[in-house]
Amino acid sequence: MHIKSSGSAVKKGKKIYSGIFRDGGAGSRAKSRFRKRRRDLMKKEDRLIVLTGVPYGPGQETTWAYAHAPTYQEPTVMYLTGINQSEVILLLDPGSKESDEILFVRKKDPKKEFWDGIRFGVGDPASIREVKRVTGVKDVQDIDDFDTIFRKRLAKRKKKQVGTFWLESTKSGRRRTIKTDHNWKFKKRIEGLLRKVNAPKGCLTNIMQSHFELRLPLDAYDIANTRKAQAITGDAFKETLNNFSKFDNEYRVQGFLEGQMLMNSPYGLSFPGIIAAGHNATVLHYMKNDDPIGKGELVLLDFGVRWMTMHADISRTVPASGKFNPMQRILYEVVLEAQLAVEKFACAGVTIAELNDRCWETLQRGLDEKFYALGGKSKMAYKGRPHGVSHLMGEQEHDGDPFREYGVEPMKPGWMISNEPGLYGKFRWKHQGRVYDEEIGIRIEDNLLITKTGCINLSKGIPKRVSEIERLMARPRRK
Ligand SMILES: [Mn+2]
Repeated sequence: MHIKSSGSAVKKGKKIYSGIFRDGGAGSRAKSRFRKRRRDLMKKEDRLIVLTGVPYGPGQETTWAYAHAPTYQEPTVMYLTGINQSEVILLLDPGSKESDEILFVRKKDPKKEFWDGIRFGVGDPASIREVKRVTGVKDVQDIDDFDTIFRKRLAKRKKKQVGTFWLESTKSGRRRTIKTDHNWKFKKRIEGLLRKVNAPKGCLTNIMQSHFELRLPLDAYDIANTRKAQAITGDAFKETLNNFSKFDNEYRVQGFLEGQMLMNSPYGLSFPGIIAAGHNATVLHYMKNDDPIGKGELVLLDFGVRWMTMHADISRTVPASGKFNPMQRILYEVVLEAQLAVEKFACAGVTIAELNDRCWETLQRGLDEKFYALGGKSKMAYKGRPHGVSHLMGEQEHDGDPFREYGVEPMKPGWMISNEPGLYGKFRWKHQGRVYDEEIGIRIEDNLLITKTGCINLSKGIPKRVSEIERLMARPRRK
């Protein structure tokens, strides 16, 4: 691996704040980048906008801090401010003559900082200067004053309209909402405040749609960060293939692969990896990762690392022995062909629903022509399609509305999607006097950046051809 240490996200001398501010790779331009994002939102939504960060860090809902996820901020707030700290609120007041942006943070608490490290806090002038310098928000207030300031700002606005963010379906007839997260809780709190001041009914609206329209197409920094995440993820994968004969259990593969990724990124994993040998790979979200790896088995790996706030989400399926057997090879190449067909077809204007049609039709045809026609038999737990071939990616590994209504929207340049056909089931084939009989899961996943004329495969450098994988696994092993 030849990846230089990342350094911190914030200039030297300001290093103490590097854990709580993600400049998104924009460096000294971070301030104008975040400010532009907030302006664009205000242009789209001319109302009082209030957005909450996460109420606590990962694990802190229990007794003590357990910060296992280096980036944990609510993505709306992360996207607009870069602040990776719990208990913040962003208020946008388009057109206000006082200040059109206010960031609310907690009071400085040296006792808390003794345990959990430094935070941006009211009452510490140096910290407030820093938060203004990095985010470009000029007005920073105590979060305890939020209710009062919110009411004052609302009273001053001619149109009593308020926007906030919560996750809901907007297209399908049945209204579905996520009611378990901090965004919903915050929405309820705002509704309570509005009731107190007798605000008109229906004055609170969801900015989800506008926000996603702005957030989903990645900018140049996001794309650079994504490329970096891909490079680290790919190098870790290649290194893992070189060492594969050492791994007799799924958890050892996971430890090695994730160790290689984490050694080269301070931003954490995109998600806990799936390392599934043999029949375990037929469980789509297998997470146990502690079974022995059988000699002739295929091993499915679904993994990736973050860089800044961008993610890699890669799947590869490799033979534990270093060589695919004839049946594994046929099935693998059928999946790969479907994946290449999706990549060829992906383009702005096309929908993910159409990608699905292309993917699963190609895969079925491949199975018919290259497996069933040769006498192969199969038994699957599903009919036709095991899962969607693509999901949106960005600030979150699965980005966009959680109900995936974006699947029927024409894709836009700058969207990043996964391309992940899979095949899962029992397969049997008699060939040259041998019987191959295996329960197999194969998934091959790349990440694509949609452009006007097609797409860029950001994962191009991560080996997936049978010959490449076998070559990397056959390299002389280090002792
Ligand atoms: Mn994925």
